[in-house]
Amino acid sequence: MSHEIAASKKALIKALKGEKIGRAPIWLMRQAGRYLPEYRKVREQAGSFLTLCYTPELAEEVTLQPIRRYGFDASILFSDILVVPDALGQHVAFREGEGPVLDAIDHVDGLRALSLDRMPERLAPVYETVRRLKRSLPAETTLIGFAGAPWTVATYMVGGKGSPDQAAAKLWAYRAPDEFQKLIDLLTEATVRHLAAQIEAGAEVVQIFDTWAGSLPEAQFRRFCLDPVKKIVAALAARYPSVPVIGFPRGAGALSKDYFRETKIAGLGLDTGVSPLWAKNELQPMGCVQGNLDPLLLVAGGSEMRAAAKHILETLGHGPFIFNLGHGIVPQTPPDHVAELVSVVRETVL
Ligand code: 1CP
Repeated sequence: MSHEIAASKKALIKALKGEKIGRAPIWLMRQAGRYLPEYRKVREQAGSFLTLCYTPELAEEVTLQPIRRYGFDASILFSDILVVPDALGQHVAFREGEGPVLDAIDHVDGLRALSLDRMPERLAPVYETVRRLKRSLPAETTLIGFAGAPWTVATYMVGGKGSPDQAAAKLWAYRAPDEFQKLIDLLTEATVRHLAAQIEAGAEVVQIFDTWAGSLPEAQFRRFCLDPVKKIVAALAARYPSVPVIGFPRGAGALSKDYFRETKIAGLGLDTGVSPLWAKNELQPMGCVQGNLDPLLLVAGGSEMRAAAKHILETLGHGPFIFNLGHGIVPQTPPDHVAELVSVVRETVL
């Protein structure tokens, strides 16, 4: 017999639909990861990071680790935004201490080597992980699937690695916008397919990570960041109208208002720099907001962390809200501080 409860009864989904639940649901970006000793053990066993992503029993295990420890309201599939370029045929590797390395594509000719056709086969283990999680998660835990936004994924595909300024992708977008658009269009279609497959496998919510949304000026932000996400949300809404989408346009500042309204996402992730009061007045009237404790306050812990968490809860917690960080957990985070944060959030009655 299934212990599953209807998605509509889960705290995180209620918050996304604007229903009052009397407390803030909580999950944390990068809640599975190197700050947990049990993660480091499985990561070592897997050998490479991509092997971990593509081995369903191991990916399932590391997804469940933070749920066992902290009982978060949501579990996010363990994978990476760069499995999409990998599945399209671009070579992707994760080097120890260096992060991702890709064979950079900075000209339209490089797109010829990429194809949507091999995606289902290459990503089959990821969807198998989602199916396993659907069976193994506690009944009240929401399962979140995810993908990178086309612009953010493109910055890695074009630059060949992470970069502080996304210069390679920006230069291509400025010098040959119509050619760069072809890469964005390919990624838009790939992202729809990847998220749809996760939903078919059991994801109840999906989040679109737009980590580098804040690096583009307004005109290019609209064209390469906002418009593709709007298309993705519309394509998913047509097929899965009850599945909420959370967008996380990190660094978009005041433009996140347009992003929220125009893309029609159900929830908007706030980065650390967004003022909770501004978000309450300008963003929360449009839907659920999620965020935004500084991950370094979680490293520091203590009274500063508790005060910041309470400020966020008191400011945003009376409207549709999900507690989270303003960006992902960093590896030096003490696991005890996470436990303390969870109790602060759980003890706050709203
Ligand atoms: O060896 C390791 O353990 C590597 C660390 C690591 C982890 C734990 C990487 C490499 N990816 C992940 C998992 C991951 N990545 C998740 C899993 C689920 C969870 O949140 O628990 C998610 C959602 C991501 C998303 C992701 N990957 C983003 C968007 C969010 C963000 O943090 O900004 C980005 C930009 C990536 C690329 C990536 N993957 C890994 C690294 C170190 C990076 C960043 C590279 C850079 O820009 O320097």
